[in-house]
Amino acid sequence: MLFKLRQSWELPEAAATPEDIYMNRRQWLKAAGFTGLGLGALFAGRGPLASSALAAIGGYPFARNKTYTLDRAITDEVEATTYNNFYEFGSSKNIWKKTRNMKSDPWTVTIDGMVETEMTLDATDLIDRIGGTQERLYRHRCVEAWSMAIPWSGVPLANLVKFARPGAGARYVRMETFMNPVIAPGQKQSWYPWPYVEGLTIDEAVNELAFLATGIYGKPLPNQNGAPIRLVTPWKYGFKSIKSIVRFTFTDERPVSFWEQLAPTEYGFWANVNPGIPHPRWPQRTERLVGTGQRVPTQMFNGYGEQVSDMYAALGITDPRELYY
Ligand SMILES: Nc1nc2c(c(=O)[nH]1)N[C@H]1C(S)=C(S)[C@@H](COP(=O)(O)O)O[C@H]1N2
Ligand SMILES: [Mo]
Repeated sequence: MLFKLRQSWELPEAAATPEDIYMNRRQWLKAAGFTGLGLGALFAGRGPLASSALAAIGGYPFARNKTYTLDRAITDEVEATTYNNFYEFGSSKNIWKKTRNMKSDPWTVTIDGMVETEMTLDATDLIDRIGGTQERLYRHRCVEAWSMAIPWSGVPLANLVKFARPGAGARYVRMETFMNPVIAPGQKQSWYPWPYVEGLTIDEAVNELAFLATGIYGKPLPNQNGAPIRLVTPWKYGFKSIKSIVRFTFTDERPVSFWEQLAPTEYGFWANVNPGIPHPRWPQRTERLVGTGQRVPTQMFNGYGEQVSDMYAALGITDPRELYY
């Protein structure tokens, strides 16, 4: 008799863990606790965590920057704050309740690597010093083929790059999420490569669209959306927009992201929204507008080609596959 092993990409949508990948044998062994101490034990209790986000940043709501307009209605606030991906708190979409113990004020951020002066400062202080607070309406497209339209409050990431003064040799900025498995029990799942890491080229980081969000719907970010500061790169898939950042490292080495470490054939460095390149489990031609019951066609660069395509042309990147992976 022939038995056919089902591959992860053959799983029906309901059976596959959202955004998740098919674990290899070593990862399963680790998950089942067969390979010694979990990293969770090692890191237990580490990490800066405290509650109300950025209390000291005044002025919410920030003035809206009218350059960025939407072609669709803003997503209902309850949907955007109760349907989340934040694997530190579990792999389901309704982790918002589990983020209550997270303390996002005070919050320590480190800027290090190839910079003029390495520094560690409070998130509130950092945002005050880099300046440029404003509100922007952006589309948000998850690789799982759902999307939202969000009013973010925050500052351009370019302002942080300017503030950090990277040396001429720096080519990338690597960002890292907090590590504290006591507060974020998902981090006890030691087969994941915690902490969550993401990266951008410096060109991408200073692109006008790259944004550091401190708020949403005119208020400080709730924990589940990545308090007190998270990245927003609307032309890329949602997994690039790393939440609850504690470290920005300027480097000449291309960072390997959390998802890329797990499944390099599924999640690449560039991860630019590209309807022509299907993910193994999610075709990317269309997207579901969360909270509306509608599906709409997905656009190249999530509709932000005007702001980013010249940047990739200048890098000599024209192969659409490279733009995805
Ligand atoms: N630290 C961290 N950042 C993260 C994630 C995560 O699991 N951990 N998920 C990513 C994914 S897959 C998406 S789609 C967005 C979701 O952001 P939202 O919950 O604010 O919509 O956050 C991204 N940033
Ligand atoms: Mo996502």
